[in-house]
Formats: sequence, structure tokens, C-alpha cells
Amino acid sequence: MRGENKPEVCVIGLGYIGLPTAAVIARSDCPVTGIDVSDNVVETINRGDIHIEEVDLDGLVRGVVQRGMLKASTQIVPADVFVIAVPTPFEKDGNHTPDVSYVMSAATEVAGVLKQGDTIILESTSPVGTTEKMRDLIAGLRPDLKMPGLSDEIPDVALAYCPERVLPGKILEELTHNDRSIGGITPRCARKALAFYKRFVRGTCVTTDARSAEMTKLVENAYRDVNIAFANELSMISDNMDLDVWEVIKLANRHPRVNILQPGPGVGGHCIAVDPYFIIHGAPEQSPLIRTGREVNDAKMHHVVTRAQQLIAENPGVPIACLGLAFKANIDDFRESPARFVAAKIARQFEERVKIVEPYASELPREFDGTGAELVDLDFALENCGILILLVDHDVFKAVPAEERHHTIVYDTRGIWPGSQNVPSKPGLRLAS
Ligand code: SAJ
Repeated sequence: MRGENKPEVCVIGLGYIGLPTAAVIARSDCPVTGIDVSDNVVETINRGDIHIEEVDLDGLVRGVVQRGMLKASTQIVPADVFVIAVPTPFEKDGNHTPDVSYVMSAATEVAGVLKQGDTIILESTSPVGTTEKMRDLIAGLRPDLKMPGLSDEIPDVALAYCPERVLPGKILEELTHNDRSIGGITPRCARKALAFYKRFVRGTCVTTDARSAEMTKLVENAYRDVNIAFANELSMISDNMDLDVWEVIKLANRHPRVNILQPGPGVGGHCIAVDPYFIIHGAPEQSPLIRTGREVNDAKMHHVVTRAQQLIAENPGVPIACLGLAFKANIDDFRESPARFVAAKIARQFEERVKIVEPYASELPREFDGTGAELVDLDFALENCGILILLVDHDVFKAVPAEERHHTIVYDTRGIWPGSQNVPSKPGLRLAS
């Protein structure tokens, strides 16, 4: 513990969540050591630079590194509070089985430097029961330390689960101002974690138990996924009924108790497209709706590919531009991106006819190698391509006025260009979504 009770903090995993979290904690004058397996990430941060694109993060990291409040290392160090923010991907079994091995290896590292009075907080999105599993692992590795929830004795260590719920593009703001669920293995653990979060969180912090907090995180994202699936299902139905889904949703959302989300080319990213499976894995028989939501959102990607192929086949020889590869607007994150999936399919089929516009990319992802597709800027696409497949609602695309695209045939999967001209499969029909 540094002067004035400032805990020494160790953040494990310096990715999209870990690095902003480490920087915000350092800004609250708690000295932070960030741990990452990548030498490049560690060197970048110790130079005061960042390896991920996020609003205002560069200035904050530079500031706390220069003040000596944040340093990075590949070697774990003793601390008073350990925050684990490592990835929880799927196992490679193709069954969407949650892989918590990174969490368990981080816990093993922490066990090696753990001491009485320390607090361990898991932030990684995890299947229900993971925090208890971590406790049991550490209890086995450190029989000299009393772990919470295993006996009536006062434990030597506190353990809690506190999910991040930040939106890429608004991470620093939401890290501080979002409400937080703080789930302790015991109520005492929750109180210790609460005291820590109160140092830098301005949102309301609500304590609960670790399992409820784990489930809360998964439920938030599954709720959004199912709602997006409803919008995407509506858009596929509307396509076949010659209806404008954007118009229908706009009108329906005028109802005081209706709030339909926006259709798109599918659901991407490492959260909404992943976390529902953590629930399904834990309750395969009881999650038909959540499972169907996943299936509908994945089906939407294929629906978009089919309609784009139709439109392109009806306009032989016309140069094509796919607009956007990121999984959502105004970010440089291409993980599990439906836009990337669709554009790669189009590129493999139509080769040199295909141009790709992605303001957040300096080169095309590997799956475009050998396709003949080329990364170009927006102006080139507007001047040289007669078919525009709009896949991501980046602000720079939204800003394209109608007169600059009136000569093109548009497939707008995001509904940002109302009234665009199209040559759909049925004459006179506008290809909306
Ligand atoms: N999407 C639609 N239609 C919509 C909203 C989103 O098609 O109306 C698509 C997006 O284009 C994207 C995907 O869904 O492909 C997910 O985007 P998002 O903005 O809904 O969410 P993420 O993945 O960036 O962040 C989510 C957030 N969760 C919720 O809003 C419940 C964020 O708060 C979480 O912290 C984050 O997941 C996470 O890390 O879990």
C-alpha cells in the first residue's frame, strides 16, 4: 500500500478493456503495473504510446506513464489489487465452448505473488461459476492462504467478479460513468472490491454475489443480441414482402412501448456475437430463444451476401465497392465482423471488379489475399464504382450527399442513405436491407 492508502494495482491483460482500465485507475493516483504477454504491447505502453485505437486513450496513457503512475511488464509483480482482463474466446472445438484457460493462467500467475490482504477481481466476460473455479485453483496452489467461501474463517484474500460493460468508441467515459455490478464470493469480498471501484467509478456500484454478476454480464449482451435478431428477421421478411424495413421500424418505434433496434449485415465483435453462447453452453436445453437469436443474426450475413450477388449479377461488368469492414461504426475493430465476411465473399466471387473502402484500415485483411480486390478511398469508389454495397455506418459514409451517389446502384444494409437509387431483382423495388 503506497502513502494515503493508495493500493498498488496490477492489471493483467492490456487489450481493449485492460489498458483503458489500467489508465483510469492510474489517473486516480493508484500506481498501476500492467501485465501483458506481448513484448511489443509492453514496450509501446512504456513509451507512453497505445496499440489500440480508442477516443482520448492516447493522451491519458501518455500522461499517466509520464507521471510514473502506469508502467507495463511481461512479468507479474506483487500488488494489493489484481484486476484480470484477459480474453475468454471459444475453445477450438467448433461448439462455441467458452475457453477460460487465459483466466486460469492469469490466476496461477497471481497465486505466485499473492499475500494476505490482497484483492483479486475478474473482469473478463466469463461463464457462470468461473470466479469460484478461480478461487478453487488458487486454494489448491496456496494452501497457506485462507480463500473466501471455503470455511467460516475470515479469509486472507478477497475475490470478486466485476464485469466491464463499456462501448467501444466511448470506453473511457463509460468506464467512469457506467453503473457497476460488483459480485463477491462473499459479501465481505464484495465490500472490498466496492471500496476499490469507488476510487475511480462515478456510476452507481451495486454489490451482489459473483455468480449473479457473471450472469448479469451475459444477460446484457444476450438481450441486445436477441433484439438485434428481431430487427434482422424483420428486415429479411420486409425484403420478401417489398416493404421498407427502416420505415416500418421508424413507425413502430413511435409506439410508447416499442423500441426496435436497427437491422444490419449481422452482429459482430467479441461481445454480442460471443457472450450468448456462454449462457447456451451452461443451459443448452433452456435457451432456445437465445440460440435462435444467434442463428438469425448469422443467417442475416448470408442473406446479405445472396442479395448482393443478385444485384451484381443483374449488372454485369459494373465495378463494385464494398463500404466498410469494421464490426461497427467509427472503430478500427474487425473481429468477428459481418461486413468483413460479406465483403470477402463478394471479393472471392467478383475479384478485380471489387474495391473495398475502410477508413480505419491501412491494408486488407488476409482473407482478401489473391482475390484481386483493392483497398481504395471513398472518393475513388464514388467516382469509379457503379454498385455500392454499404456494410458499415461510419460517419464518413453517412456524410456522402445524395447527389454524389445518385449515379450508383446502392445496397444499403444500414439504412443510412434513404431514397438511394437501386436496380433490385423485382423492377421498381428499392433494395433496402
Ligand atoms: N448492431 C446492429 N444493430 C443495432 C445495434 C448493434 O446490427 O441496433 C450490431 C453492430 O453493428 C455490431 C454488433 O451489433 O456489429 C455489436 O455492436 P454494439 O454496439 O451493440 O455492441 P459492442 O459489441 O460494441 O458492445 C457491447 C455493449 N453491450 C451492450 O450494449 C449490452 C457494451 O456495453 C459491452 O461492454 C460490450 O458489448 C462488451 O464488451 O461486452
